[in-house]
Amino acid sequence: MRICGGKRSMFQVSVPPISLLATIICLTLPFLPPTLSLQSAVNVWPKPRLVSWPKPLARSLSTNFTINSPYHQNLQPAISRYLRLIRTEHHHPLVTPFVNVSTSSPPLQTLYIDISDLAASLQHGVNETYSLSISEVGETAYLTAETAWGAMRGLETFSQLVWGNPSVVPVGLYIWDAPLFAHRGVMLDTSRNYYGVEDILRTIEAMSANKLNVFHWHVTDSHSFPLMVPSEPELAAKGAYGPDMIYSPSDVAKIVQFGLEHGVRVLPEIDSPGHTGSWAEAYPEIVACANMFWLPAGSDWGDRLASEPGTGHLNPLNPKTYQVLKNVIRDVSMLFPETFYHGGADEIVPGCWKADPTIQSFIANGGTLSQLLETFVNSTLPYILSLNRTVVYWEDVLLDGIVKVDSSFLPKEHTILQTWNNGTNNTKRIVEAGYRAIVSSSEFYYLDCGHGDFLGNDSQYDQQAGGESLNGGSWCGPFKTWQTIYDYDITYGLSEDEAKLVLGGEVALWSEQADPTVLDARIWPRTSAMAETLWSGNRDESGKKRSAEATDRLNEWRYRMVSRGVKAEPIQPLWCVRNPG
Ligand code: CP6
Repeated sequence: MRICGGKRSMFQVSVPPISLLATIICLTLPFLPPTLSLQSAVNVWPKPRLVSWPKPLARSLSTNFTINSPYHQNLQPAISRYLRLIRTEHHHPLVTPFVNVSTSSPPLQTLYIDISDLAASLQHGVNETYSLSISEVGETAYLTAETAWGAMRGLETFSQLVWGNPSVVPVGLYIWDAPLFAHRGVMLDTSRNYYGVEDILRTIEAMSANKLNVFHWHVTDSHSFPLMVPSEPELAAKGAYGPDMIYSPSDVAKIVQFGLEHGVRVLPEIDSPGHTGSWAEAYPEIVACANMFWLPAGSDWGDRLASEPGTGHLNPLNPKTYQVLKNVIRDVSMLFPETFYHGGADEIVPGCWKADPTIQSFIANGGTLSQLLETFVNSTLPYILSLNRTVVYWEDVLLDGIVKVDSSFLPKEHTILQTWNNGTNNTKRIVEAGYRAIVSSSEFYYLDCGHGDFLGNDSQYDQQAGGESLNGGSWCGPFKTWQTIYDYDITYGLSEDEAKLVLGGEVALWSEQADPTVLDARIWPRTSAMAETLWSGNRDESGKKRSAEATDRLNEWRYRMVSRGVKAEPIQPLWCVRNPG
C-alpha cells in the first residue's frame, strides 16, 4: 500500500512503510529519534533555478547577524522584517538535514546586499534576478540583485536557508535565481464574502514568501460592493454587506504599501458590465435585471438571467452608467498605483440584458448583444488607457460564443486577456490572436471548487437551473490537488513565440464558499505548487515532472509556513516523514 507520495533525494535513507506497525509508530512518534531519514539542508521553496552546494557544510550564524544594504524606501522595512525573522525563527526541520556543521569557521556576521538599479519601480516585468553566495570562510555573505525587488526575493531565500537553535546556515553555497514567468499571482474575491484587511495582509506576506508578485483583488461583484470610492460613496454605503465591511481609502493605501514592502503588486479588478448587481443598491437605473435569479427550468444559457443568483449587468445604453463607472475607474486608478487595471468583462448572460426594456427596444431595432458589449468597451477602454493603464479582461470578451467584441475594439498592445476555460486550448486561441495572456485555467487554478454545492441540489435555484449548480456541480470539477496544480504546463502546445505572450498565471479563490475562516487552508499550500512551477518549472534536469520529488520539500515548506503563522493545510500525515514511501 502506498500512502506517502514522496521520493527521497540522494541523501535520504528510506525506510519502507510497514502498515501493521503504523499505529504503534504514530503513537510513539514524538519519542523516536529524528534520524530515520535525511534531507538536504538547502530546502528553498520555490526551488531556485541554480544551486551549487558541492559539500554538505554549514556553519553558525552570529547572534548579532546584520544585513547591510544601500538605502531603498521599500526594501528597508523588508530588511528589518527579515532580520527579525532570521534571528528569531529557529526553524526546526521536520527531517534533520544531512550536513556537517563546521566548528572552525567563524560565525556568519553580515549579509551584504548590492543593487545595481535602485530606481526600478515595482511593475510588470521588473527584474527579479538575484544571486547569493555564502562562502565556507569569511564573515560576510553576498546578495547581488539588479533591483530592490530581486533583493527581496534573495532575502526570502536566505531566510529559508537558516535553521536550528543556535541558528546555522549552509556554506560553500552559490545560488543564481530568476523567475521563468513575470506574472505570478493570487486572485481573491472579496465580494461574495468579506475579508478583513489583516487577512489580506497575511495573504500578501505568504505570497511574498512564495515569491509570488501579484495580488489580483477582485474587489467588487454582484453580491457586495465593499470598496469606498470617494467620488461615488453611495456604491459602498449601500452596496457593501455592512458599514464594517468596507475598505476605506486608508485601508487600500495600507494594503498597497504593504505590497510594496513585500514586492507584491496590488492589481484591482472592478468587474463590469456583468457581475454588478450590488451597484443597483445605489443606482438601480444603471443595472439591468438586478437581483433577478434564474429563468425557468429548461431555458438555455442564452435566455438565463444570471450566471448565479443575485446578478445584474450595467446597462451600456444608459449615459449615467458611464458617469458612475468613469468616476469609479478614475478613483481606483488614483488609489492603486498599479499600471494594470482589470475591467472584468466576464460572463455576460444574454437573458439579463434582454430583461431590460431599453435594451429590448435596441434589439427590436436590429441591435445585437455583441454590439452592446462593444458599446460598453468602446466607452470605457479608451478612458482606462487615458489614465496610462493596461487593461486586463477575462477571456470571455474575445472568446465567448454568444456575447463578445470584435478584436478591433481590443488594442493588442494595451489589452491582456485572462483565460479560465478549456485549459491550454483557450490560452492558445488568445496568443494566436496576438494578445498577451494570464493563465487561470479553472481546471487547474481555481481553488474554490470541490467543497460542496452552494445552491443545494434541491434548492429552487438548482431546480430552475435544470439541476446544474455552481461551484460544486459537475462543471465546476473536482477539488484541485497540489499535484494537479504543480503539473500544469501553462504554455503547453504553444510555439516559442506564442509562449512569450504568456505572462504567467494566477490561482483564483472565488468566495461563494470561502471566507477568512478557511482562507489560509484554501490557498496554502496548493498555491505554493503554482509558485514553484511559475518560478523555476515543474521538471527536473532530465525533463521529467518533479512533483514526486517535490512532495517532501513541500511538506517541509508547508510546515515552515505554519510556524510563520499561515494556517496552510497538511498534505501528508506526519507518519510519512518517518516512513518515506
Ligand atoms: N465570478 C466571476 C465567478 C466566476 C467568474 N467570474 C466563476 C465562474 C465559474 C467557476 C468559478 C467562478 N464566481 N465574477 C468567472 C471568471 Cl467554476
